[in-house]
Amino acid sequence: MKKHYERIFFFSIVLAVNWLAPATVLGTVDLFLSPSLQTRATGQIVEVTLSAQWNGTPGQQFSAIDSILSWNPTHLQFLNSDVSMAGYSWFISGFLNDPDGINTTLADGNGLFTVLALPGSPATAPAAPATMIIAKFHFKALAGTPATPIQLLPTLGTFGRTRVLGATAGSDVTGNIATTAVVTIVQPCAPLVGDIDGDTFITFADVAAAVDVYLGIDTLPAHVTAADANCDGQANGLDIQPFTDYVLLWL
Ligand SMILES: [Ca+2]
Ligand SMILES: [Ca+2]
Ligand SMILES: [Ca+2]
Repeated sequence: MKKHYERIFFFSIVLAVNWLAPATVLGTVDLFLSPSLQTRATGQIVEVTLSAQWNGTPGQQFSAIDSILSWNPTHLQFLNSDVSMAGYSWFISGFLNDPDGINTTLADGNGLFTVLALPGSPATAPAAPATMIIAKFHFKALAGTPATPIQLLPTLGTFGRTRVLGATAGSDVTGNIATTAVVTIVQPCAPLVGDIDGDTFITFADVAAAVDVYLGIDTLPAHVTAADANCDGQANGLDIQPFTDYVLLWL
């Protein structure tokens, strides 16, 4: 009987030690979107880069990335993805068909972007501060806002997950994905603001032309309207700041 208890005690110790032993530390791959902050005018292109970085044991390899991008479609219109600058020549990349229908449309503010490495040739995420570009995404700035985020969602639908798959089948090496790329969109108070000379472009010539309007040298109504950057019906010193904030984004 004593032997029986000794055995139980021994196995209990073994179990406890195993349970307390630290789990094998696996390297993980962080995904992030950059730049973290950018300012664009309505009508301009917003570019956001998805990158990967090792976080753990050196040279973490991965075979695939699923990334659920999320943005506000009232502020941003998705245009396209670009892997020409990627740090690996992906075997397959794009918004593939998915069982949740996330990619049925990209006009709804979300999409599941996937990259796959060549079978048997995993990609390697570099150590900080180096990063590997996975893809670039382009949006059109639609409407003014102090801040609109583009981010990665951990999950969407039943199967949609943002994840980094390891080099061995079924291994998940997803690290931190909680980054946000914030876009400030500057929208003029009227569509004609900025283009003083009316050539449909905003250039340095418009800056020089605006100065003449603010100084009262040029009083042509169309020029006054285009220089009235706070839309109060007059072109004067109060317009210089909003005019500059908007026009500088085009120069
Ligand atoms: Ca969608
Ligand atoms: Ca112009
Ligand atoms: Ca004004």
